[in-house]
Amino acid sequence: MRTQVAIIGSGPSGLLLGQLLTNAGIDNVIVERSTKEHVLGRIRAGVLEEGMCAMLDEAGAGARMHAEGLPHDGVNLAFDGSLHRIDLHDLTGGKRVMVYGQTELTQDLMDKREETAGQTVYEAADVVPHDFAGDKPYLTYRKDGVEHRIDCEFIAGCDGYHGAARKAAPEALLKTYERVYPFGWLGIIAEVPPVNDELIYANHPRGFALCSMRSQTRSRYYVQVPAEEKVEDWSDERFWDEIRRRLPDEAGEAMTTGPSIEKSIAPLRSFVAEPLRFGRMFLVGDAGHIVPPTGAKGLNLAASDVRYLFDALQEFYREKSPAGIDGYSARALNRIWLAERFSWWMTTLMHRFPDTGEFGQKIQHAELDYLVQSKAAATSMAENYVGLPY
Ligand code: RFL
Ligand code: PHB
Repeated sequence: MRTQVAIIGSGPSGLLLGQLLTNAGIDNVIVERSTKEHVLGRIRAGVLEEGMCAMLDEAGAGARMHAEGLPHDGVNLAFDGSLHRIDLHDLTGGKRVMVYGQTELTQDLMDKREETAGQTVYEAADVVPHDFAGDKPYLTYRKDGVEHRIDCEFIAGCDGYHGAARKAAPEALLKTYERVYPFGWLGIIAEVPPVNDELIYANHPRGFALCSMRSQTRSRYYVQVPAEEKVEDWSDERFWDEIRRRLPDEAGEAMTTGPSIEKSIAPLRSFVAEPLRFGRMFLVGDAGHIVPPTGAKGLNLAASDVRYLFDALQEFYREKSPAGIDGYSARALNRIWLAERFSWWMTTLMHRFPDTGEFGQKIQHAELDYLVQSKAAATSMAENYVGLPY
């Protein structure tokens, strides 16, 4: 098989890049390790920046997001028993975020790909990128016991943190930066109305809690737990008791509880690989970087990577210019490090750390006070939360 751009991974990065390329008449094939159902079964992001929404529109897959997504003009911080609203809309001159699940967005992009006859190979095992240092790269993979090869002009590694693309990068050229946090997030989804119209990020002596949502009738809630915690030890009842205790009384008492339909623990990590380009292979999205979910930036960063790479590939094919491709890594990394900083900052602000002691807690408290007292501090948070410009 031959194509112009071989894409590894059919998560949001791969699907979005694939659709923009297809719309621009650039041939591409997506090769995905799992089944379609498995990809759609992963419950992840929920908060989209305007830049991400605009790209879904550009891909031609934004209609359902506009119809069913929930635009939010503000977000709440909870500490010391009260809620403090950060008015994202006023502080940023009219920007907002969109609450719309990654599962839905992935489904919309898959539907669009099917409609435009884009090719995706699911259940492709042992995907390996080859010869990307030269100008005739190719991918190999196995499906149903048969070896396959895709010759291409570029390889886009959109295959997440555990993917094959970063693993294939020459060790001598790759530098990684990492911080692992000593806790995880235990998350549930339940068919109950959300406790608040907007999100609540809570700093509490028992640990962080987050109240998010997927719709007016479906809630997405998280609590900070120790890194070694087991999900089996958390009955629904224990979860509801714990999250209620971490919220201001008013919110805890108003919370509707019900059986969970999903429950899992996600570790928290900051990670960046540099560079994001190795000859004719690029790293995009989680393949190149991870943020802790506290600032809701992971999926949104994947979208800005796709923006830069799509523009670069278009420039290459339309204008025969390699300038965009040469600049991809530096351009993407600039925005990535800004989002890494914000996600690390918000994680540090909101969680209980086992080893920072009372001094650390006093500083955290002073920072929260500063955020609600100072318009400058709140504006800084708001402009990062809604997303820095591309
Ligand atoms: P994905 O989604 O991991 O997709 C990668 C795809 O590649 C496939 N794959 C392979 N295919 C072929 N060969 C291989 N060797 C392969 N290895 C892997 C995988 O099967 C998969 O289909 O990466 P992508 O596309 O870069 O997208 C990144 C986002 O998924 C991620 O950044 C976000 O989910 C992060 N995130 C959030 N981001 C936000 O912007 N806002 C949020 O509110 C938000 N909340 C979250 C989050 C992530 C979470 N978890 C569980 C990590 C909340 C949570 C709890
Ligand atoms: C979510 O709804 O899953 C969500 C929302 C905000 C975050 C992280 C996750 O910061």
